[in-house]
Amino acid sequence: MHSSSVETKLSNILEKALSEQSLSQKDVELVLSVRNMEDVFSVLDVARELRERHFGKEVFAYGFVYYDTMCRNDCLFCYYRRSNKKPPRYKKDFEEVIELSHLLKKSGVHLIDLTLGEDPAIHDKEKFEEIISLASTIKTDVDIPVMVSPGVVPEWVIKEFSEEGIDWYACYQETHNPVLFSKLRIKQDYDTRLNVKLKAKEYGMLIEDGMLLGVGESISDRAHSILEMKRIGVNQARSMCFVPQEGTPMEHVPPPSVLEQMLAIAATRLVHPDRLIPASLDVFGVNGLQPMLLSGANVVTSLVYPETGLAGVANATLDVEEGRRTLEGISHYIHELGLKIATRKSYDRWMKKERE
Ligand code: SAM
Ligand code: MD0
Ligand code: SF4
Repeated sequence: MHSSSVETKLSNILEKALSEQSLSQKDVELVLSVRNMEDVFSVLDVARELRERHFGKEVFAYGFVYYDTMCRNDCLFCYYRRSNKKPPRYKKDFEEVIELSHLLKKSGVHLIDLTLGEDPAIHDKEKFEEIISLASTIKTDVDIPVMVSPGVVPEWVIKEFSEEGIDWYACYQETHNPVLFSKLRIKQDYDTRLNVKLKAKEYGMLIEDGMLLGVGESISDRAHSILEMKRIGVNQARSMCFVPQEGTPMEHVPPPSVLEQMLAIAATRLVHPDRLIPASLDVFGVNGLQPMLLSGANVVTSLVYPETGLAGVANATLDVEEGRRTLEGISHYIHELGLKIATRKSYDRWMKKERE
């Protein structure tokens, strides 16, 4: 195709996105494939305009609590896969997590993301009581919105989370290509993982799904993921560059570029104009924040406070002990772009509206 006809096509797609019409698979593929700088900038401009239309200058921020790093699974890309001997394996005390949650709330984050590996002591034995009660204590006693990221859990656990008022259930397919899924999430079932999210939605929880970039997917897979997340009606849609992990089979797989991350976020914004889109500090550290915000992201995730002994996921330690992955540490990067950190009230208002 002639470059001028690509441009006409692109501008038609961007027009459609601006008027919030649905984009086709081919449209999203084209957006993800632009490489010429002018085209890239026009995509990012539209992504930011849509974000501004729905969220103004406000950015939300999530505190990350990796509560338990034990895992029964062997996901190819993950540092914490069962067979990796390298990562720190720990499970935090209940009291410590509560104390930390108070600290995070005081620091001004809008939500606490309580995350765990599929710890066999919890998952195989169906001993979910502690995590339910932990999430519920953070929600009611600490009094802050809670996201749980516990992996695949049985329906009764979802039901209890929802009855305890837990706001979010996060669980990422990584890819919406079932064949690739089964290569990455070895011995796990695509539909089971998807259906837990749908259950959580049925029970009234907000849901997050996500795709990984650079794990063997094609551009068409990426576009399909963005549209699948739309189809299932996620409230938060993530794309995250794969970060190679020592001691795993994908240790030497080269990770995608910042540009690919930016375009994935921007394309996600075009398809999900009024949803939350994370800019994770877990990929490129604080230096990756501005490119992601320039691409239409509106939630900073994976804030980890120093001296807490807590790990990140993809970048377990990057910028943590320097205190850069804190709200104070990132606020400068946000203000520099003319954006501001939202108030708790504003986040609560968004969640309330989203549930209606
Ligand atoms: N164990 C739970 C699960 O798998 O759903 C929750 C925690 S898991 C570590 C959270 C997410 O981190 C994964 O779904 C994946 O998207 C992301 N992640 C894991 N390893 C990664 C890597 N090497 N690079 C980028 N993201 C990664
Ligand atoms: C993040 N490391 O926000 C976290 C994690 C789990 N809900 C989120 C992938 O990047
Ligand atoms: Fe375990 Fe989650 Fe890592 Fe998979 S992604 S190995 S389920 S911690």
